[in-house]
Amino acid sequence: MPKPVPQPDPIAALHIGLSSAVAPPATGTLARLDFGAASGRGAAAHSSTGALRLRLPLAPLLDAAAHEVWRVQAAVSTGQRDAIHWARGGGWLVAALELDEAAHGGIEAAAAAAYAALHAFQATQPERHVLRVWNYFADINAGTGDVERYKLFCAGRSRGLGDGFVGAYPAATAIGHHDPVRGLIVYWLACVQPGTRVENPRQLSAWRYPRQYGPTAPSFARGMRLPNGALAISGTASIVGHTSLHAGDFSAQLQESLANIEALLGAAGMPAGFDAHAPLKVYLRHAEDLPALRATLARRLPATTPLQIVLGDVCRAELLVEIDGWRGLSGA
Ligand code: 3EB
Repeated sequence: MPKPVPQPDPIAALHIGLSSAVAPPATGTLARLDFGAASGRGAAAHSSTGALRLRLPLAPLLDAAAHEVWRVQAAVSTGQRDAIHWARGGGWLVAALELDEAAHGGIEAAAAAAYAALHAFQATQPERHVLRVWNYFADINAGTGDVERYKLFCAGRSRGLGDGFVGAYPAATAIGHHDPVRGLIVYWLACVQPGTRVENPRQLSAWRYPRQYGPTAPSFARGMRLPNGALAISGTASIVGHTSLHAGDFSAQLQESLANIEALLGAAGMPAGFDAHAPLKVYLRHAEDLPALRATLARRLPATTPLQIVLGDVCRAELLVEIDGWRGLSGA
């Protein structure tokens, strides 16, 4: 008897787009992500409307009504386990948790608790491969030296993960919000099939950053090729090697960030450029850089590329802009 060839679990098409419509979520909606100014109420994750709903406390600078819609061509189910809200369908899982820092004794302990919860939850799910993670928390640049809050977050994340992700870091983003509630919001995409990590030839892998950037190097990959062939692009800023470039020069930082994304696309074997199915999100430290940002992006991106611009702090104080997003998702 020939051995049966193991077949990968099937996955449905995944679409991620921007919408300003007020309509309730259509069938197949996995998640809806709204961006809004800090409310003092923290973020909200709930999964009671047939899709995961997230309210993320980063002020939108283009269109306040624009929200992200993640859809699969499959039936979706939702649920909650402790602090984690999730939605799954078609081999994909999106999940979120928000922890109040004060209840956990600060950002390092909150990050450790969040990642321990993520790791424990994921270990029991059929979608066990974590491909992409976003982290938003308050005052990311507060504190100096090794106790800068971003560095404390990195230490807590690493500790909470334990042996999770070892050698298989997901793509990620870490951005500072301005919500006085000081919630740590972590949300992620997982799948029944593994992805393939992609590193950037212009940048040192973050987990190899030298000691000067903190006692615990950040646990993320520059990009992740999803099992459907799409590329998840991690938060990308004006860092070459491990060095921040163009301090104080917004336009030069933006050009460097775009050059980094182009290099990542090349390393992933993706065609250059963007299209209507490759949403990008820009995190701006200062709203006054919006005109310069829009002028440059109008030259560099097709007009059809879904673009979200939000106010957010990059994890190094000298960096003014960061971009994350997708390449190669299929059309709706
Ligand atoms: C950098 O390249 C900029 O800690 O999860 C980008 C993406 C950054 C993810 C993270 C941090 C993270 O080092 C910062």
